[in-house]
Amino acid sequence: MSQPAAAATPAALSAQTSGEKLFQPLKLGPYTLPHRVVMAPLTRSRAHQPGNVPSALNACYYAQRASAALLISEATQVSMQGQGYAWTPGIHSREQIEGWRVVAEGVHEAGGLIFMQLWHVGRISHPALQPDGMLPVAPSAIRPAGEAFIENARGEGTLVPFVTPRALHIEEIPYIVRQYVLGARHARNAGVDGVEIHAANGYLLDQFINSATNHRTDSYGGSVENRTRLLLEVVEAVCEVWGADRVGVRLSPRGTFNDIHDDDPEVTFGYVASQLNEFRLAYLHVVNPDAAALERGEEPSPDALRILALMREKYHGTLMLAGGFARDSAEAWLQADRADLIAFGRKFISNPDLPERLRVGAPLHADDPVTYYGGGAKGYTDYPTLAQERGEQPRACVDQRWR
Ligand code: 8OZ
Repeated sequence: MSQPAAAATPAALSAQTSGEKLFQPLKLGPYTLPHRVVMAPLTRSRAHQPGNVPSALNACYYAQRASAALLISEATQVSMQGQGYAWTPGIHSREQIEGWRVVAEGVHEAGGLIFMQLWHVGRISHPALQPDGMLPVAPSAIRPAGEAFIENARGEGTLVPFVTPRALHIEEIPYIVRQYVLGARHARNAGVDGVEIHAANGYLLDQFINSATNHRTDSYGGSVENRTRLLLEVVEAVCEVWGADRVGVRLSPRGTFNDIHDDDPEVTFGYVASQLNEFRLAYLHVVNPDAAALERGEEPSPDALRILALMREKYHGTLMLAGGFARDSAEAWLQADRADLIAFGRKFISNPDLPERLRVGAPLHADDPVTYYGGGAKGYTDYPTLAQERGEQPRACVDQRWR
């Protein structure tokens, strides 16, 4: 863990005097962020094989983006059971811990901060990705609509229909919590600066929270309190490892990705947000359910706005929002006090120096969906910074360890 000196740069000073919020510093747990532009977690499926091990290439990618106020790592499985996509990195083997250490060191050398996103996909997996070809696990044996991304016999990525998962026995729940605890400890050993618990986007913790995916009749299903129990147990256990001020939680209220649905999302997620207050976390990270509207330059739907306002009202700590933001909408939402931090995803894929580009109003490079998942440096570490476009040598990846 490290804390780069808070930057009292001329840019930060002028942001303060011009009343701009995006470039004002913010205290986050023990850290001082120099501005409000966070890099969102982004699955890129480029871990080294075999073993899903972060590599020098991944270290280069993150180090290039170290000017983010905070980097949130791609979702990282806490166990083999927690994996749901080909080539995503884990944090359960010795090699993976060593790989993440190289990433953390690269980010720190470049002056950045990185939290690791801890992930268990639950039913969003396939026997081809599970140990011994076993069935994925879930709160209930309900098959998601859609397809899993696995590696085929030729070593290529391919989509196959999801299977019906196996419902977890109540006796297995402590083992699930344990997977997160081990992941959290391993992340500490790897030297990252904190962790984010992935409780969004239809993965295991979200499958417990949402009514459509949780038909359990024991103390982990039924009432909102019961459906939220696993999340709160995981949060409590991870906070014991890290201290709550280095732990964030990501939620996607009203989300529909990965065939998720809740019958009464305002009650469910209002309760989750109010319960999370008790921990005094580093932050709560919420996915905007109507990113598409914001991306078109429109206001999100009334339902989306209502649930985001509810999260702001019920959660009293630092709130980060992600999903469809551009410079002007990010600034406007901060000014309207709808959030404290804004996370950018796809814009960071193609603009490693996104904070600088937003600050000076420079044009942004478009990202290329063809190179989102899998592959190597192309579409990953080959997007230029403004400095490179002026003819300067790249700073972040000159170290041969990263090649
Ligand atoms: C897109 C593709 C693969 C994974 C998420 C981890 O939704 C993901 C993810 C997104 O949080």
